[in-house]
Order: sequence, then C-alpha cells, then structure tokens
Amino acid sequence: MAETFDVDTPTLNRFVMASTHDHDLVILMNAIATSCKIITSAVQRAGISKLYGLAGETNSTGDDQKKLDILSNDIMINALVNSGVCSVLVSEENEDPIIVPAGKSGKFCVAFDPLDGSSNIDCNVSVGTIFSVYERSPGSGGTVDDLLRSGAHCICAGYVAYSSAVEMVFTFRGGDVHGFCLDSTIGEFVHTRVKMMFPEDGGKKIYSCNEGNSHWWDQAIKDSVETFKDEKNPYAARYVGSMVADIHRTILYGGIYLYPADAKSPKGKLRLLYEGIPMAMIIEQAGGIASTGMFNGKIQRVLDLVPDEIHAKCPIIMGGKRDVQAVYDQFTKQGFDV
Ligand code: P6P
Repeated sequence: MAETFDVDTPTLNRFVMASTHDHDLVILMNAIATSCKIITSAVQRAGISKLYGLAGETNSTGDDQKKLDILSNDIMINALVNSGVCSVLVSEENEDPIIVPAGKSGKFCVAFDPLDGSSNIDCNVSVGTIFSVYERSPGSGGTVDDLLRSGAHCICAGYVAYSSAVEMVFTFRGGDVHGFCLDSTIGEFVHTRVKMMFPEDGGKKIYSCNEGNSHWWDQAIKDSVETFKDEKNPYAARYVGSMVADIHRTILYGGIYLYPADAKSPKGKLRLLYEGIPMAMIIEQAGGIASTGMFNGKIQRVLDLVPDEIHAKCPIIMGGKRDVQAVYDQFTKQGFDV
C-alpha cells in the first residue's frame, strides 16, 4: 500500500481531551508523555553517552540504582512538579513522597516507577515506565494520604515500554485500554491500538514467572506451574524480568504472569502503588484478572488492596480466567477456601 501522509494525526493530547474534556488531565498526560520522550532519548543514547552502569546509590527497594534510574527519575519529577497540575509525587527511586510547592500544585497525585526493570538496561533488554494517577481527596491540599488508597480511587493508569518501538498503554478508570506508539519523526505518541482486550479464551499458553524463587513458593503455586509444564501440552515459559515487557506480552498474547507471595517475600516483591495497581487496572479493564493469589488467608483483587505505606508490596497473579482459575484450583486442592 502506498505510503500515506496523515493530516489528521490521532495524538495522545487529542485522545485525552476527547475522552475526558479535562484540560488538567491533558496537561498531566502531556507532562508524562514528554518525560517519557526524554527518557527514550536517554535510554537509546545510553551507550553513546556512557549512561550504563551503577550510580553508586540504592533505592527504596534496596536495588542498586543505575545512572539511568536517577536520570529518568529526575526527568519525571521535574516534568510533573512543573506541570502545574500535581501536588504529591511518589517514586520508587525516592524514599519519601515529593510535595509540590503551593505555587505550582494542582489536583493530581502521581505514583511512578520511572525506569522499571532497569537491571536489564546495560544488556539492552526492554525496560519501562509505570504510573498511576489519583486526584486529591476532597478538601485535601495534597498529602501522601491521597495516594494511600485502593486502586478503586485510581483515575488513570499506564505504562511505557522502551523496546523496538516506544509504546504507551493506558486507561482511565472504567474505560477501555488504548496503545500509542511514539512517532519519532514528529515526536508524538500516536494512537495505534484501540480497545486492547485480553484474549477471551486465555490466549497463548504462556506462563511468566521467576522460577528461581520456586523453593519458597506455596505448594499451590508450585503445583500450578507444574501443570503448565504438562508434558502432553506444555506452556511456553517466557520471563523478561521487566514487568512492563512481561505484562505487555501477557495482555496482547495471553497466558499468565505470576509474582506471588512466598516464604522469602510474604507480601510479594512488586510495589502496589506504581506496579500492582496500574497493571491491575489495565489488565482488568482489558478483560483479564488481577489477583493477589492467596494473600493473608484469602484470594483478593489487587485493586482492593489499600497501601499502608507508599512503597507497600503486593503479590500479583495476572492473566485470563483459564489460567488464573487453574491456580485457584490448586489452592482449593490444598484445602484453602477460594
Ligand atoms: P526478579 C524489576 O526490578 C521488577 O520490579 C519488575 O520489573 C520485574 O518484573 C521484577 O522486578 C523482576 O524481579 O526477582 O524476577 O528479578
């Protein structure tokens, strides 16, 4: 088909305005998009600009911070603080919340992981940015309590995958899930996936988890993964170790992603506010399931969990009914009341 030149480019800004008519949200999403464009430039030039390697500090998770972790974090904080529409920021890279000065503050509270999966950056494996957006509670001038609420209060959630293409996926509470690819020729995120849906039949038989943790797993998780390996009709094992890459593939291809609670990490490893909640909102609104698996004695929705602190952890089992139910069945076999 002949190359066409689009004179009506469906940009991110237009989509957010048409979907919400909320000018502040347009400004916010534009600030997030701009910071992700700058992060794209840094990630793609890392080798040239000598940005690989460690920064010599550690983050809230205790991870060694990469130079690009710090740089990406600074880019996002500067963009959001100066957007004029945010009042509280929480970043994986900062122990404490960032309160925006009164003269610059606005109604949104944003939690983000600026460069998730950055341990993969030096070997050029996909990494990502993940964010969740809340509005200040009524009457609040903007405190961390505005973010210490369940995913039911999250108004927008998204991620950006820095990979062969740079792709942003996000959804507004109760809305469809949409994808936007960065068109580097015009520097805009352009609408490329309309209403992303998790494959109804469960999709490709893929399981995604870090089996290096299997020694500490609950018996039901061990037995679930063994059933996925069934010799007659085995699932494929796919684990990038960058949540954005693993979840993006799971939404588009199907299968199941697991980072469960275990004896080593009784609350799981991933962070609720800027990994669990945003990914859970996206998966659920794309028609999938976002479960904690057996957590504190019961099966829970990730979106029902209330963070007790800004870096609270959560177990995550995400996929479709076919595969998530297979995990629940194993908990039932272990005598749990599912
Ligand atoms: P593990 C990256 O550090 C991250 O937060 C997610 O992006 C990723 O899915 C997970 O942790 C990988 O953890 O323990 O398998 O290395």
